[in-house]
This record gives sequence, structure tokens and C-alpha cells, in this order.
Amino acid sequence: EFVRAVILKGRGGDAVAEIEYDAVKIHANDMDLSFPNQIFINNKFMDSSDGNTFETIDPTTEKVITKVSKATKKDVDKAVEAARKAFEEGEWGKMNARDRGQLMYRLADLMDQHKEELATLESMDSGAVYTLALKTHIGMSVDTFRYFAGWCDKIQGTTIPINNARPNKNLTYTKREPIGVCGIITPWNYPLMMLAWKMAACLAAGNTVVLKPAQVTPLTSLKFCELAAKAGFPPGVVNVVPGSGSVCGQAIADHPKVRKLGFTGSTPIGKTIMESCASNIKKVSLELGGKSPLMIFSDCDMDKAVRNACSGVFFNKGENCIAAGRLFVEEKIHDEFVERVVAEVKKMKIGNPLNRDTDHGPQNHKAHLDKLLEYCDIGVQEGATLVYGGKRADMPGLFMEPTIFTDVEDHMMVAQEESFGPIMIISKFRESEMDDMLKRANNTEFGLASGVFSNDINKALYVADNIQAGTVFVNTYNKTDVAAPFGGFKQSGFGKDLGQEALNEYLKTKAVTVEY
Ligand code: TAP
Repeated sequence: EFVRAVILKGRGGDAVAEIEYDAVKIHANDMDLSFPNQIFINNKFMDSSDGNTFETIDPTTEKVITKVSKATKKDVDKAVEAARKAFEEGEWGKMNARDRGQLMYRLADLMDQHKEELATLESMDSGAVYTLALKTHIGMSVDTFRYFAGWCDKIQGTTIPINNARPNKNLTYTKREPIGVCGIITPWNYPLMMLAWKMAACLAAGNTVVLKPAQVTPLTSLKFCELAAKAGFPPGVVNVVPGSGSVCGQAIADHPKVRKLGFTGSTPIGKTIMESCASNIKKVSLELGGKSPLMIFSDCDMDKAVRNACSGVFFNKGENCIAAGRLFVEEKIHDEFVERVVAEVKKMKIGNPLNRDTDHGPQNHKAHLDKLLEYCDIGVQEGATLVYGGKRADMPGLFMEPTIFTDVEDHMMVAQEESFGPIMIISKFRESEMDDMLKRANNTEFGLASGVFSNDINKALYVADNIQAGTVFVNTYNKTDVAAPFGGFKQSGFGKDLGQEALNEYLKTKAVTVEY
């Protein structure tokens, strides 16, 4: 059902602007939802230039939620031009940094006020369990905007004592400047959170942006646009172009006026993006795939290790870039550990992600579920022991049983490749073989995250020092925070999201030398 929605000036606490668009209205999760389904350019929602659309599907019901406008290359050009104009000629480029911060705080407040609506949309579009979507997908997005809002007026340069051209004196100072029009391309696992991680740093630095969300999960990024306009962001600062990677994403990566590209997604697409960025020497940051090792020593707190291993693998149905992709469990505790994780997995409630007692929702989309089932088949063919799951759950919707493999050997595909699904992969090591185990854990082209459980601080820090990964969790897992830099090594990419370091990805340094 399409109805014209008008958001009135001043309504909803902090809103300052009005925006009018053809809203999709549905009733779900005991609430009325109203959201856009068109391209967003210059603070206006519009159809694509050729009028084409694509369908976005609810993985719980496999039914179409709505059609969404499918951006063309022409639409990308239009969005980039809007962003360029906003950066070079508009109010945004002249705005005081502190005022920019206020806008971002206001947007964060609006996201907070709409969190139930956003979490419901995220849950329906991506299959995320609602309670998790509220806390993580949306909650961390709000926190990210608040965190970077605080950075706006703290982006500073340095003064540098260079050699003087005697008898004159010289002074060099640096300025940290925004780059200009930035492109952002996001994946489908945490649709709004991946937007927030990149866009908040990008806007805090003073840039304008054209973002392409993943085709299978566009809805929260469009609802976000409504809130950005409502918060008072000037036209052209935030532009969102839903569409395919091969057309719309590629057009952003190729665009000569886009000066920076922030990408989160798979390693193969990251490589093509990096090549495309060479066309105009775009600055690029890549957050790519992972196969993060989680190493569990016999001297660990077993309860904690079991709990964290389960959430490390099954959090967000395993659709988590830092998911513990491979467990190394010390032989001495291996059998007990396996018994206990199986017992935990048996307790997990699979079902409608909007139900408050559900632990495990449907996989994001059909092609992904099919890939996961094939991954399990290969694991069995390779000779790994399938201890639990490995198949589609016996119910309607794209549900997969949480899965556990043991006896996984290093040469197997399941030991090497990311599944991006609810599949625990367990290998063994002996106490005397710590260095050998570290070698095995490092013998991968990925280097996103890692974890270690041990009550021996020397052992834990030895592992932390010697593991090749951008993130190391010691006696915890998945503990990300908006203030801590996040990003991988090796073919997991480069450049950081979150923390102060993320600002560097969206700034350039100008050195000014004065003689007096
Ligand atoms: P991809 O298939 O790489 O897609 C990511 C995004 O790139 C999508 O928006 C996609 O568009 C777009 N894209 C595809 N081809 C493109 C092209 N030629 N030019 C420009 N854009 C293009 O990844 P995915 O399947 O969505 O996400 C899963 C992967 O992301 C996993 O490997 C996971 O580990 C990784 N990931 C990493 C992190 C971090 S922080 N390192 C976080 C989350 C996910 P479509 O909508 O058409 O697909």
C-alpha cells in the first residue's frame, strides 16, 4: 500500500525539516511502519531514471516486502553531482564543525526515537532477530553517530618545526581537510550498522556521500535518509542509490568525481573495486572477508569459552564478518568442549525473528542459504565429522540448523574458506604444539579477527602478539565498540572503521609552509 506521507516541520522532538514522499505503509511487529522505497538524491525521494525496480524479500516468509527503485548509472551521476555541489557550493562546506556535530547528534536522536521501527524493518529485510537488531544493528548505529558527532570539532592538524631559511623564519602547519565526494558500498549482514560505521566518520570529517546499500537489504538505509533530511542535513550531503553492484556499485567505483571509496563486502569484489579505484586514484578502504581463528586452551574458564564460542559463531546467524570461522581446541578438553557446545546449540530456538524468544532467525537470502548448504555437503565429502545440523530447518522460510563440524583438517575447504553462516568448524591441537597451532591459524590469506581463551596471561598475550589479525579478543569475543578501531590485515583489507583512526580514511592532510 502506497500512501503519501508528510513529515511536518518540528514534529517528533528534534526534527527541523519536512520531507514529503510516497511512503510504503505496512503493519508488522505490532506497529505501523512507514518507509521510503525510492532513490534519495538532494533530499528528495525519486524513481530511477528508467523506472526500473527490484523486489526485496522477507527471508522469514519468502514474500516480497516491497519494490524498490533500481538506480542506473545516470542516477549515480545525478547523485554524485548533487554531492559535489553540496560539498563545493552548498551550506555544508561552509558550516562550522560544531554545527556539523549538532546535526549528527540530532540525526542520532531521531534514529534513537525511531529505533523500534528501524529494528523491525531490519529484522524483516535481513532476518536479524529483533532483540539483537534493536541492541546491535540499530543501537550501535546510533552510538556510532553520537561518537563521531563528538569528533567534528576535534579534527586538528599540527605545527611542525622545519628548517628555517635564515635569516628568515619558517613555519609549517598541517590542516586536516575533507576529501570531497565519497562513495560507500555496503553488504547485507548489518545493513544499517555498516552504513553507520562508514557514513558517520565520513560526515564528521566534512565530506558528502553517495551510498549504495546491498540489493537484498535496502530498507533501513532508505528510512535513514528520511531521518537525515528530517534532522536538517542540507540537500546533497547524503545520497542513497539502491541498485545492483555490477551497475550502480560499479558506477560509483568508476566515477571520476568520487575521490574516496569505503567498501565492506567480499574479498573478490574488493579486488575489482580496488582496480576500478585506480582509474582516478581514488583513496580506498576495504573491509573484506575473514576466517577468524578462535583458540581455546585447556586452562581456560570453560563456561565462558563455551558461551563465547557459541556467540562467536552463531551471532546474527553467523552472518558476521568477524565470526569465529575456525576453532582450535586443545585436545585435552576437546571432547568435553564439543559435548557442551552441542548442548548449547540444542537449546537455541529457531523461528520468526520478530518473536522475542527467538535466538536464531532465517539466513539473509536464498542464494546465501543454498551456498551454506553446499558448504556443509563439501565438509561431509571431505571427511569432516558432522556432529550437528548441516541442513535446512524443517519449517517454511530460509532457516538453517546451527551446524557443528569436528575433525576438521587443515587441507579441507571448510578449514580455509569463510562460510558466513551458522557453522562451527572445530580442529584440535596438543598443548605442546602452541607455535605449530599459531602457524596453522596464521596460514590463511584472511586476517580480520581472532580470539584466545586461556587463564594464563602470558600464553594469551603471546598469542595476541603473534596472531596476524586486525582484532584480537582475549577471554571474550565479538566485543566491538565504536571507540575501538576495526579492520583487517592481509586479504581482509585495509583501513579502519570506528575509533579515531576511521577519520583518517575520510581526511586528507594539507601542509602549509610560511616564511616570515
Ligand atoms: P559482496 O558480494 O562483495 O557485496 C558487497 C557490496 O558490493 C554489495 O552492495 C554489492 O552489490 C556490491 N557489489 C557487487 N559487485 C560490485 C561491483 N562490481 N562494484 C561495486 N560494488 C559491487 O559481499 P556480500 O555478499 O554482500 O557480503 C558478504 C561479505 O562481506 C563477506 O565476505 C563478509 O566477510 C564481508 N563483510 C566484511 C565486513 C568487514 S567489516 N570486514 C563486514 C561485513 C561483511 P549487490 O547488492 O548487487 O550484491
